[in-house]
Amino acid sequence: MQLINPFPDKPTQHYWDRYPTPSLGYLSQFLESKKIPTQIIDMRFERLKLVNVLERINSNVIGITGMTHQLPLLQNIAQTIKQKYPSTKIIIGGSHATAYPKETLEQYNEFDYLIYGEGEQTLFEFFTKDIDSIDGLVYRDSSSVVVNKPRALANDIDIFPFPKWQGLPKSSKYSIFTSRGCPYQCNFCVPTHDKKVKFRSAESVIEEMTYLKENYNPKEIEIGDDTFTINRKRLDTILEGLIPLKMKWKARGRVDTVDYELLSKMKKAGCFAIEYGVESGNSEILENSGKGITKEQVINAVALTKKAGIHINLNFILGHPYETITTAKETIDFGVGLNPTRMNVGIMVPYPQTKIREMALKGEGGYKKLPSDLSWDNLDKYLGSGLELENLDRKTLEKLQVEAYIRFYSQNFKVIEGSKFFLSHAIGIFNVIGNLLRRR
Ligand code: B12
Ligand code: SF4
Repeated sequence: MQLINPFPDKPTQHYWDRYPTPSLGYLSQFLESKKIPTQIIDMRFERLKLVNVLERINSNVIGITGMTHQLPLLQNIAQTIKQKYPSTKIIIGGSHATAYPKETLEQYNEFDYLIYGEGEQTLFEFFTKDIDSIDGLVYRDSSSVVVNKPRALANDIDIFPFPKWQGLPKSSKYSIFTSRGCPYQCNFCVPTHDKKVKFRSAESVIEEMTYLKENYNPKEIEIGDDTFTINRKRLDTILEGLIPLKMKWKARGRVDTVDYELLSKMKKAGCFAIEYGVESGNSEILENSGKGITKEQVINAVALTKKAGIHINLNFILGHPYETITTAKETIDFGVGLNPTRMNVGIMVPYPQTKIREMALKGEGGYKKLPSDLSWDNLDKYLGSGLELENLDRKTLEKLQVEAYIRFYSQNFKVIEGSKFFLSHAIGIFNVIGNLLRRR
């Protein structure tokens, strides 16, 4: 079979990191281990156009992954493949398919099957069992969409072989996952995998890092876990194993799970950057977001991370429930004042299965009522136009977002970093400015 990660022919933003897509790596490696030949067509990593994809299609079963805002893009890709190869069966999976299994197959005729939740075993069974007996599969019978019962998540994720990336061009960057799931419940975040975190063994993680070093010698590894810094004991063993490898890697952490001892050890083990979600500079909003952290913990973690010599990327959101210009400015002031290496500021997106979406659909939390039929491509974190508040319209939110970036780079005298940021995000920035002008 072939597995596709989509990318638009005319990107509205071009800055997403280029590295092979982990979900497709896992799926393909699992099938290969079961002797089912699989090929990855990673449009985002290889920056392929649809015409290139059509040239590569050589299987009549195609799997495609995608996030919510990519659904119209996925539909177009599926439609075009089917026009040229009418007998192809297309299976959709990924975060949107998992959030809305039945609705997605009802809404889009282009997809023949849908796999929700963890995909490896379900996809394998697709080739080996009757479709009505496969947990986690959705299909059409003559009159309706049938949703088979959910597949229980694997308890031991070491059973999934890590991606080996054969058949793809060599990359200077790879992403690895050492765990699946997140125990927290932020009101804006899409629940992926499980609240009970499943950890890979430290040995398997070191084995993957060693494999990547020996076979690809990448400049950088991204540890993609939702929160790499939980489960200290396992972390310590992983860090010990990473020290001799001398690889450069970055990870996501939580400000309430780090201390100086850990950060120094991470640095020694090759960590060059940590990303923390701070979300808001207003204490009440932060508390109501369900993130479970305080501003004091943020200040402390930022200071310790700087002391350990690790770069810091901080993520903020504008447009929380009951956000006002005053609270949004508090967020900007807080972020600018912390002076991290990078400050990412997104506008709230009402992603499927989040508390924010529930509120917005009902017009609660100070939000203008969100139309339930709003096209999915509006749910793009940086360039969408899904959400606004009664007292804070979209245009003002976008102006505040632009202000945040300008103030961050100018007030912290980051002239070189600022120039690099504006150059690498040029397409996105022109789109944001275009949106602002159109809304005048
Ligand atoms: C890595 C990552 C990225 C990478 C690469 C993503 C890619 N697919 O190309 C980058 C940095 C590019 C990225 C960007 C964004 N991301 Co992102 N990202 C992730 C992250 C952290 C990990 C995904 C991952 O690889 N997991 C590991 C693999 C093994 O698990 P998996 O992806 O869930 O895949 C399993 C199943 O879903 C299923 N499956 C998946 N695909 C398929 C396909 C088939 C055919 C089948 C059968 C099964 C199947 O099987 C897999 C194995 O079990 C997730 C959060 C998370 N923890 O999942 C967010 C997440 C996917 N991202 C999200 C978002 C919103 C974004 C952004 C829009 C905004 C942002 N975060 O800044 C941008 C958009 C980029 C763009 N314009 O296209 C949301 C998506 C929400 C939604 N409903 O769509 C998530 C869920 C984060 C969250 N909790 O809110 N992201
Ligand atoms: S934002 Fe981070 S901490 Fe919160 S639920 Fe999502 S992954 Fe977990």
